Amino acid sequence: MLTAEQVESFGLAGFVFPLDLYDQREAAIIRRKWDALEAAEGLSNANRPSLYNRHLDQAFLWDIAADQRILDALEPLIGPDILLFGSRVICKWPHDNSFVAWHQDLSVRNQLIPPVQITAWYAIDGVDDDNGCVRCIPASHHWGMLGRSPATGEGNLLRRNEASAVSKADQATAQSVRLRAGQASLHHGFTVHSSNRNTSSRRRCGFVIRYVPAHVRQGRSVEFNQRDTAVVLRGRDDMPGKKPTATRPPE
Ligand SMILES: O=C(O)CCC(=O)C(=O)O
Repeated sequence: MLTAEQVESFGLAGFVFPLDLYDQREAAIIRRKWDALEAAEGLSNANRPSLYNRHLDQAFLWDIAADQRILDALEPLIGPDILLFGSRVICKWPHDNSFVAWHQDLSVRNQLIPPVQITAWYAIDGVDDDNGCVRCIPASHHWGMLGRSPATGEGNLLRRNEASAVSKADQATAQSVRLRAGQASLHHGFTVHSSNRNTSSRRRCGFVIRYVPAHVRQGRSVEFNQRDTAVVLRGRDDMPGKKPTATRPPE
C-alpha cells in the first residue's frame, strides 16, 4: 500500500501519512461505534481517557488493527511476519487538559530485542493542531533510544508522568500529523513525538496500534509482557512455547 516514495520518506523522516484507509461513510460508522462504547462505559475527561487492548473485545477495533492495507504498508518496513503487539485508544475531549509529552515508543521499559516496532495511529475523529494531533520530529528515529525523566505538569497521558528531553530547536521542527477521520499515519518506534492539549470544541480520538516483526523478543524483567500474547496478523510466529493467540472478537 505504500508507494516507493512513501517507503523512502518513512526511512528518512521516521513517519508517513496520510494512509487512506476508510472513506467518509465507513469512517462515520467506526466513529459511531466508538461513540456507543464511550457512552456505554461513561468515558469522559473525568475518568481515565485511555483504553488498552480493546481490539481484544471490540470487533470494530480488531478490524482496523487487522486491516490488510495497514499490513501491506508495514510489510516493506518490518517484513512479512507481522504481530499485533498492543493497542490503546487515546481520547481527548473538547478543552481537555491532557497531552502527551515528548517520547519514543521504544524505551528501556518495553525492552524489545531488537528494538523494532511501528505504530499506526488511526484517526477516529479528524485531527489537527487545535484538537491536539500527534507531532513528530523528522529524522529523530536516527537519534537512538533517549532517556525519560520524571515530569511535573498535570495531564500527561504517558503511563508515567515522564518526558524525554528535547531541545526547543528540535521541537520547532516537529510536523503536525493532521488526518481526517478514516486516515492513519505510521511512525517508527524511535521517532520522537508528542501531542498538545485539545483547545477546540471538537473531540480528538485516536486508535494507537503497535506492531512488531515476529523475530522480536522482550526482556525477561519487563513490566508488561506483551510478546507472549502478541497476535499473528500476517505470516508466522515461531517463538518457542508461544501460547495460542486471540482471534476476532464477536460483534
Ligand atoms: O495520541 C496521542 O496523542 C499520542 C500517541 C502516541 O504517543 C503514540 O502513538 O505512541
